[in-house]
Amino acid sequence: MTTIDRRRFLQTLAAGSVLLAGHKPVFPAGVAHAMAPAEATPGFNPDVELELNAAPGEIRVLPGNATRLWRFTGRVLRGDPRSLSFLDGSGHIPVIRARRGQKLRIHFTNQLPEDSIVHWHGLHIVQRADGHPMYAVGTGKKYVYEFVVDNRAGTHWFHPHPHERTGLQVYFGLAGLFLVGDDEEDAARLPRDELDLPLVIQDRTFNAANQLVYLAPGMMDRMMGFQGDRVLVNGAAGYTRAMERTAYRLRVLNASNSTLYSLRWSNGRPLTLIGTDGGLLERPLTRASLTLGIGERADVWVDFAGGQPGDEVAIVADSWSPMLENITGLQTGAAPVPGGRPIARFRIANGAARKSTLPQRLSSFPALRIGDAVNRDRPRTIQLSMQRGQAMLNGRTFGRMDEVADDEKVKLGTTEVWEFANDASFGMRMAHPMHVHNLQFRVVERSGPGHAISAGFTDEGLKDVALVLPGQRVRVLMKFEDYTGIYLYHCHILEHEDLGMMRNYRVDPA
Ligand SMILES: [Cu+2]
Repeated sequence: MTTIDRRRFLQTLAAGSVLLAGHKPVFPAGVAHAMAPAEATPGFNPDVELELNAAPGEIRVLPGNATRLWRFTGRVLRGDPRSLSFLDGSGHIPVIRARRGQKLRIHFTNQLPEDSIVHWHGLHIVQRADGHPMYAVGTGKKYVYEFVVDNRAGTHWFHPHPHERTGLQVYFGLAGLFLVGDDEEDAARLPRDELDLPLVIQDRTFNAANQLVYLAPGMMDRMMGFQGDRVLVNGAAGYTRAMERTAYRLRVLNASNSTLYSLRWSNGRPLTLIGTDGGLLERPLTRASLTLGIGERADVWVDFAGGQPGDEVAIVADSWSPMLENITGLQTGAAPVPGGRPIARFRIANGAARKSTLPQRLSSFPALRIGDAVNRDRPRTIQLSMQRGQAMLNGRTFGRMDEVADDEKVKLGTTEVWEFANDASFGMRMAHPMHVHNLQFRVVERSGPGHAISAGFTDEGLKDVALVLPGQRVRVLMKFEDYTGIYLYHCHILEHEDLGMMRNYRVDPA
């Protein structure tokens, strides 16, 4: 099916009608809700305490009518007032900043007309704070998160994770950044404060009244994943920013539902990559282009000191569907535009250039060693497949909230190799960005056919998403540490996740 055909399938679905449509409750009453801690624990003394609400709202994105959406609001109740802010340009994308070792308490209130819960993507975290769908709370209900920030410095993020509704809730506006800092990152003396700039990439389709359009009824959009016809950065269409003549750290997150991006600089310079999902690399790398699957992050260092006031440099993106069709031209319904379109423009401001140096040593982190894996020679293989309207992992979809198969149980303290195998020769051949909750892994092997976007892969450093192309097998090495309990692994194409391409794994005591 061509891109143009697919556009005809898109049905206008204003946010208002989503609010009114209602849906069957996903959770039997008394199962999920009974587990929700609605109160703070006495004796847990947080360094930072936040209020975070998910609620309907309105934002002006395009000229004319405001766009109805769902948004996070919130405030800092205790601790550093910079712990919670909202991205420039959007007004609705929150940024939580925390330090490694801090204790956080977050009072989440669900003011949506349906169940929700927030997952902290990338964080190594106790089960009850991970935002598993079993903890979803109903309208007007509260969930109190209490946890210690246990990750090294890195660019993480958060979004709702209720079963079967994640795609819709993220699409209608609910996603934010969770930036962790630590002493090691400080020592690298990277650009900070206003020179540390997040760029959240999301694609959306708007109708003539500027309201968001999501899935058409039926299975096709769910199977193919939803791709919007405009690429927004930090919630803005046509993102443009004045930049000082100095170095910046750009924290790029692909928070789209199903679109992959290949990014490059408009001036043909290579991109300088300093970090991936799980934090800083050991040393900087350069790439002609960077590929970001859904949920992946790239920390990019760039120096504008050599630019002249008034010069403009852009990040240019090629967009790809999970079928690996180039959909860069979707916006106009025209043919794809190989070479991409600018999605973020940076204009060099007046003022003197300030010299900066990129450290050649950025960080060090504990090496996960393949020799430590208990299953080095027999990896746990997870077959990814799409067939007969189902998106599956090893032929299974998400079942009961606490269902764990025998081959999904691991032991605390062990290191394992998991192999995501996207080698089904039948059904739909699609790329699947595979995400594992609660840990950061190493990509240790990638085999099978490549693609134009392969050159921009970011398999380096610590990762929590591995993009697995059709026909590829990707082996990841991970250690199950500190916390026992039930966590998820799933495809981060949000429509696939909602279709059930998601499973629990359980960390059992050693
Ligand atoms: Cu998928």
